[in-house]
Amino acid sequence: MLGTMQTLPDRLVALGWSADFAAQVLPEEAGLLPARLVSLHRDRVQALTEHGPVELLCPPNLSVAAMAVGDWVLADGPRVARVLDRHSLLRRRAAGTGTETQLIAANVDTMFVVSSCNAEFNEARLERYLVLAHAAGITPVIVLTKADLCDDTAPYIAAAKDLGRDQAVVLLNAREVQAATALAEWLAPGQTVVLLGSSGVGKSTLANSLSGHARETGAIREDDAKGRHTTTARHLLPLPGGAWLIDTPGVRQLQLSEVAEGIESLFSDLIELSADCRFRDCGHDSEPGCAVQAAIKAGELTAARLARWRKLVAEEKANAEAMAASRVRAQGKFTKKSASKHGQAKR
Ligand SMILES: Nc1nc2c(ncn2[C@@H]2O[C@H](COP(=O)(O)OP(=O)(O)OP(=O)(O)O)[C@@H](O)[C@H]2O)c(=O)[nH]1
Ligand SMILES: [Mg+2]
Repeated sequence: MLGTMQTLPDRLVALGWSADFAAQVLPEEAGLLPARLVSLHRDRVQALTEHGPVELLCPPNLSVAAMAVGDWVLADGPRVARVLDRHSLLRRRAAGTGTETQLIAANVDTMFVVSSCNAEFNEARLERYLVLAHAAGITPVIVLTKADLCDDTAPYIAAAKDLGRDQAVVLLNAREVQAATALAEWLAPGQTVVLLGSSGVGKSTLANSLSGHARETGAIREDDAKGRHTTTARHLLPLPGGAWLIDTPGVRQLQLSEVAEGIESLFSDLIELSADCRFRDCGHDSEPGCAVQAAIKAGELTAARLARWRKLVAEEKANAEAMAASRVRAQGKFTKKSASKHGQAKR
């Protein structure tokens, strides 16, 4: 029924439901209840349906790790039946593992990349988030916090704007409720925004100002402006204006995985310049007729940006190779297993 309905239920639309999700519901699934995931636990999830909050169990064939905050699922009574295809998915390489990925959030429209106007501000760190947003096809907005503690914010704004074409940058004091006005453009009803950035930059402080509720925030260390990792889990929070906000725990360094397209998109200026180099395989070092080096000489591009691009490209290449090798290993194990099973059956 849901899939064929002309109009979408208002209460579902308010949760972020759209025609793309409705179209995925099969006729035989008409009795199932669409639910949006608010938080994940070991073997269960908290979700919102058009009738209110529910807690759902995961069936044995569906791991919680395969779901993300913001996901739309179909609930069959007290259980998750299946996860609907996402319109966007943010994931990173899990800490301490070579190739495993961890889902950060699903069905997000905008990423607020939060950084403070102090020692924490770092172009290479911000670019990792921007690459992730570009790879997922969502809009990144750089939110510069702690404007009230900084004497000269102009260099931070200029550096942030230079990170991408038409890069949106908003400067604010995350402790003030006026932060909502500065970010209103991305907080329309039914929109979903994720807050990402290092620990201590003010993500939860901003979440509190936007939502009007006080949740956990933490002090930062004076010497290096780093946070103490106050937020420990991801949550989908309702905002008074009708948007949805996902606060996340700060990470030391965002580990990227399968983001080649995101790198190409963020550094499209460099890729376009490369097309004008005399040699197709120009290394942009000392080759004659290098358009990239010419742009650096002309002051249109910094050598630092070129170096950061190269580093990301090299990292992505190494990751892709590691992923491919791990797939081959997994395939080998699978073949061995099925061969031995087959052998046993024959005996
Ligand atoms: N003056 C000022 N203080 C801020 C601002 N934003 C955050 N703070 C303070 O910075 C500290 C850290 O803020 P949090 O909101 O906990 O940082 P977080 O990004 O959520 O950190 P994690 O949860 O560890 O990832 C708190 O003491 C906040 O009050 C701001 O814009 N101005
Ligand atoms: Mg926090």
